[in-house]
Amino acid sequence: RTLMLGAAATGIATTFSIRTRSANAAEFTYKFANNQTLTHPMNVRAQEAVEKIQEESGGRMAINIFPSSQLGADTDMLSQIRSGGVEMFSLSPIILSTLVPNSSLNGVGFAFNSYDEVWPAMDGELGAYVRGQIEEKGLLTLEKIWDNGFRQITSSKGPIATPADLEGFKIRVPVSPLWTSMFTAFGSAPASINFAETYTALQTGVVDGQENPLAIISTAKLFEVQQYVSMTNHMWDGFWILLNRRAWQSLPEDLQDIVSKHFNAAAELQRKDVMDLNATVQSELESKGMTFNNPDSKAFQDKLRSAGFYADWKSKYGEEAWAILEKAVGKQL
Ligand code: X2X
Repeated sequence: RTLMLGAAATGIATTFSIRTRSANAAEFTYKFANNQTLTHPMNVRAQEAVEKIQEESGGRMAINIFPSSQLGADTDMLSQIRSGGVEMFSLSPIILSTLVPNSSLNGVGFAFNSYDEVWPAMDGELGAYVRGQIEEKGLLTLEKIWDNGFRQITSSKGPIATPADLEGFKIRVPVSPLWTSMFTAFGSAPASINFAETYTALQTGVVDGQENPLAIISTAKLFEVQQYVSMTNHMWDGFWILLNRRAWQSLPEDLQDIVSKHFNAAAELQRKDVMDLNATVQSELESKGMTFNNPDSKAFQDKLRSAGFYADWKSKYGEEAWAILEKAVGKQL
C-alpha cells in the first residue's frame, strides 16, 4: 500500500513539473488565434495537439489557444499573423484571398460535390499550388488543411428553395471578393461582416441570413437567431493553419517537426469529427426549432453560370489555376 502511494505521488510530481515548466519556462510560446468556439472540433483537436506537443517537447514548446476571435476578428488577425503579433492563425482560404488572390479556388460555387473530391484535391495538387501561393506572400501554412465544411444558407425570413428566393436577400458573407461576387450574381444584397460580428448582425436584423456549415450553426449557436436552413452545399471551405514566417524559422527543426506532426495528425481527426457532425447535427438543430429544406443545387449553379460568374472567375484566377481546379473536381465549370 505504501509502495503504491509512493508510485502515485511520483506520478503526480512528474505531471506537475511538466505543467509548471510549460507554463513558466517554455523556450517558445505561440499564440494560436482562431474564430471558433472551444466546442468546435477545430479547437477540441487543436487542444489535444497542443498537449501532445508540450509533452513531446519536454515543455520547451507551449501553444496557447485564443478561440472565438478573442484577439480580434479575421481581418485583424490576418495583419497580426503577417506582423508577428500572433504566431499561428487558422483562416478560411476564401478570406485569405484578400492577401493571396488564388487561395480561394476551392470556394468556387458548386465546384466540389463531396468530401471524396475535397481531400485528394486539398492534400494533392490543388493544395500544393495554394500553399505555394501563400508562401510567395511571405506566410507559411502547415500541410494539412482543416475542415470547415460544405456551406448551407440560413435565414430568419423563410426557406431558400429556388435562386429567386435569393433575390434582394440581405445576407452576411465573410470578407472576401469571391463571396460578394457569388451572392451578387444571385441578385442578393451581400454584406461583408467578420464572423466575430455575425451573431449580433443576425440578432439585430442588420442582415436576414448567413451561410455556414452545420457544425458552426450548432457550435456558434446561430440557431438562436436563425430559423431556416437550406441545404445548398454551395461551396466547400476549410481552414489553413497559417504561421508567421519569422516565428517558425526561429524554431529549432526538432520543434518544427513536433508541431507539424501533431497538427497534421489532428487535422485528420478534426476532418472526421466535422464530417460526422455535419451528418448528424440536423436533428439537434431541428429540436432547437430550425426547419430544413433541400433545394435543387443545379438551378443555383445555372443561375451563377448565366450571370457570368464562372467566366469572370476563370479570367481572374488565370488558365493555369483554373485548370488545376477543374482537374481536381473532374469536370468543367
Ligand atoms: O466566417 C465564417 O463564416 C467562417 C467561420 O465560416 C469562416 O471562418 C469562413
